[in-house]
Amino acid sequence: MTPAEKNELETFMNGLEKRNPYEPEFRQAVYEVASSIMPWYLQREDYRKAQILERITEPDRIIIFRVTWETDAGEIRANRAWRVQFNNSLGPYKGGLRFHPNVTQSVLKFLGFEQIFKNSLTGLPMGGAKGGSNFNPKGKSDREVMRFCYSMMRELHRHIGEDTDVPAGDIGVGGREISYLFGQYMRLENRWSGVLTGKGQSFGGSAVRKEATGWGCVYFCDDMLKHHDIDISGKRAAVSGSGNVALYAAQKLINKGAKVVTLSDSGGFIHAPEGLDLEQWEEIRQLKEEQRGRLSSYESKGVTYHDGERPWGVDCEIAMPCATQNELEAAGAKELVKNGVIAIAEGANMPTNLDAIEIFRENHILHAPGKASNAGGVAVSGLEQSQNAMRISWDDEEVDLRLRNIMKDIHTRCVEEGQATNANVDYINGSNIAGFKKVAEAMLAYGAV
Ligand code: NDP
Ligand code: 2IT
Repeated sequence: MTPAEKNELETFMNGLEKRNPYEPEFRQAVYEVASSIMPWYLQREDYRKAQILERITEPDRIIIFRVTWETDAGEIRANRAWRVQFNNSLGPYKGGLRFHPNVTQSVLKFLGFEQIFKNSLTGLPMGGAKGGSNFNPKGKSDREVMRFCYSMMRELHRHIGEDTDVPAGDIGVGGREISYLFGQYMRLENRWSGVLTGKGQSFGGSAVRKEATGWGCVYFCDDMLKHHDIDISGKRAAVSGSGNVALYAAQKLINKGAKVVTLSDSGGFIHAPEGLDLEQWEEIRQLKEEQRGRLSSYESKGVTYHDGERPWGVDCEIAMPCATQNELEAAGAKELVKNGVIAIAEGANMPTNLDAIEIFRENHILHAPGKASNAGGVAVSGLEQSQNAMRISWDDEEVDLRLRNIMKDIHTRCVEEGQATNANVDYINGSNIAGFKKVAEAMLAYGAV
């Protein structure tokens, strides 16, 4: 960046900081995008005149509400919930709901902001949104989760709709929660519509939605490696998380002949230096998906558990962070580089902090940002919306093929826009410019709305 470009970036960020003083995650996500597109953005007189960057960083609206519910013991609890409707230039608002005790407005604004560009990259007609609550589903009974979801929908239902805003899952929100939310929506509105995605397949859910984010991430990683003449087969992959995204990323990696050497949860990580086999994967899937258990209780030949640690210190060629934001910081990035990592493919949203991004860039590591590599989940959500609107359902093969093609197209657009640095594509710049451009063009066309 030239000194003049740096100056523009600093002025913009100072303004953003003044307007959003207590929102570090949101500011981080905006900085990552703004610093990456600034030299290109400043050439676009039309964008600057229309204040596209200033407008795109201000959500259309944020709905904040209280969710009161009752525990099994009859005690009253109150949580806070939000829906951040960020930008609907390209289609109805679309994005997940997160239930986790560390959810704040800042976290949901960063996620909603990222979602705008991710959804744009999929090529499907979806705007950007995110929502959720600081409710902690861990340790709660099914009935407690049900009561919470019912109560949340009592307010949320009036703000969403198949042509307005279509929520889905994210951390702490899977098939069980979507079903409770959807059931309550129907009771309140007396109509069936594709107002949520991630539904059960027998009541309007899409084939492959559960697998889509993890599989899509591996498809993208494979395309990125192939583009640089590298074969994914035989490579060791350190995966973090053991939830929806991590599990199906691991499954697809194993199917492609890669070795999944780690998985993790917030308690620690498991290490399998020779790679997990599909039998072990299935045991872990049952432990996490069905028993809602902890990795610390998993025992198997060739697998060790490391309490309280993250997986980034192990030998691997691929790192796939699939747990949460800022889980990969400078220390982890240095370890990975020292141990010979060649590619990072983000399954989670903003898992890599700004220092770690810089370390990967300096060392010419291939780095696929979440808004490109984890777009498969929302892409299949978009396909679920289309199937619901048409009252049809496609089979596994059809949806998987569409998913594969969407991930390939995203890769192609990242390559087209990512200025080549040292023979490697800069996927961060590429995804930001490609995602931003489409939204900006629509905003320009609409005038000053
Ligand atoms: P899940 O709730 O299914 O799993 C989350 C996993 O991450 C769990 O293993 C959890 O461990 C771990 N985790 C969560 N918070 C923390 C934390 N603060 N520190 C350490 N580990 C943590 O969520 P998903 O798999 O759906 O989501 C994972 C990531 O992928 C998120 O960043 C999400 O935004 C992103 N994503 C999800 C999509 C989807 O379709 N579901 C689509 C695109 C992106 P524990 O159980 O111990 O909390
Ligand atoms: O971060 C994400 O893209 C998601 N949690 C999925 C959103 C969706 O609408 O499927």
